[in-house]
Amino acid sequence: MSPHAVHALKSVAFSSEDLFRTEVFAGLSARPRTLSPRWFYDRRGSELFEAITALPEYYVTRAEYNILLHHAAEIARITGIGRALIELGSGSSVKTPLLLNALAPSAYVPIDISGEFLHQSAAALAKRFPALSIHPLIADFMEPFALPAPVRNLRRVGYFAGSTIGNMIVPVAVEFLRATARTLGEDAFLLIGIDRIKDRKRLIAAYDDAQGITARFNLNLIHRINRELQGTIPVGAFRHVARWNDYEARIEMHLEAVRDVEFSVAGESFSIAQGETIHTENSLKYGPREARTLLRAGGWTPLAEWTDPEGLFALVLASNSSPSALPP
Ligand code: AVJ
Repeated sequence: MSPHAVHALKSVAFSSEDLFRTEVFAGLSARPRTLSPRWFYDRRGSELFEAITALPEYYVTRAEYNILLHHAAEIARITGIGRALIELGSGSSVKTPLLLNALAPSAYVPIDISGEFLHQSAAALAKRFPALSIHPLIADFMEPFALPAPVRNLRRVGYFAGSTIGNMIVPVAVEFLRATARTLGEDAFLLIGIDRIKDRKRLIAAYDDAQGITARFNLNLIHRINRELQGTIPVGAFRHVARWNDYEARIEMHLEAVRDVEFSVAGESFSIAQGETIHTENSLKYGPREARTLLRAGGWTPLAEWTDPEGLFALVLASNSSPSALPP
């Protein structure tokens, strides 16, 4: 096989139907009821998320794209070129070409939990960058994983786009950052998108758009349970809710029962009262200093950061070299 082909998809055992069922049972039985946002991303959910990134209200992806458009060369001046680029949660990788052009990586490892989607976007990138060695990895980056052999001897730049770190409550984010510092190895860089605290109207609109795409994205979780776990949940009994929790500095997405409802999932019965919610996502927002403190707590030293002109969103470049080895 040509060294520059898209290499066979590597799969890490993680999202078995068993795990999904176990988590759905536990989440629907808990109070408050919860489901992890990682389950949003089946094929349909990944497509709906792509549609979200194009919404007028969802500034995140556009802001990040524009930051990369204007500053990718500057980022490359700090990291140097020819490293391995490891993208955590690559999705459709629309912003990646800007980084690939600037960083000229000697290998690219896109990591995602949606295998089909990952394969498609890797194939599209392979067409656009025929000389690039691409090693897609199906994995849940929240679990420990090994990098593919061909990148083991390369220094790395991690890219964690789109403020996915916002899905993690602070102790989980810190643990994730520490694990990522270990996985990326010595003298690595991390380029991380972090969404900023801003006007609550703007925040809520971004998670409850006029076209109802985010609502469909949230409700797709119910469709997925019905499809994959023989669920009988009446989708019409739930509505999408996006709230700003100011004390926790986070957008919360919930599925709220609009009436008393009873259903079964994989043979197990559940009943949910009108007004009760299933908490499906947190999206934490950070002020500039809070973001840097989070990175330091996670074993990373912030080196530089860039925002869009409105200051809605930030890309932060950090290093895991020991802080004493870096200029003050
Ligand atoms: C993929 C986690 C960055 O929190 O903004 C978008 C997911 N949820 N709209 C975010 C999401 C609803 C998104 N992240």
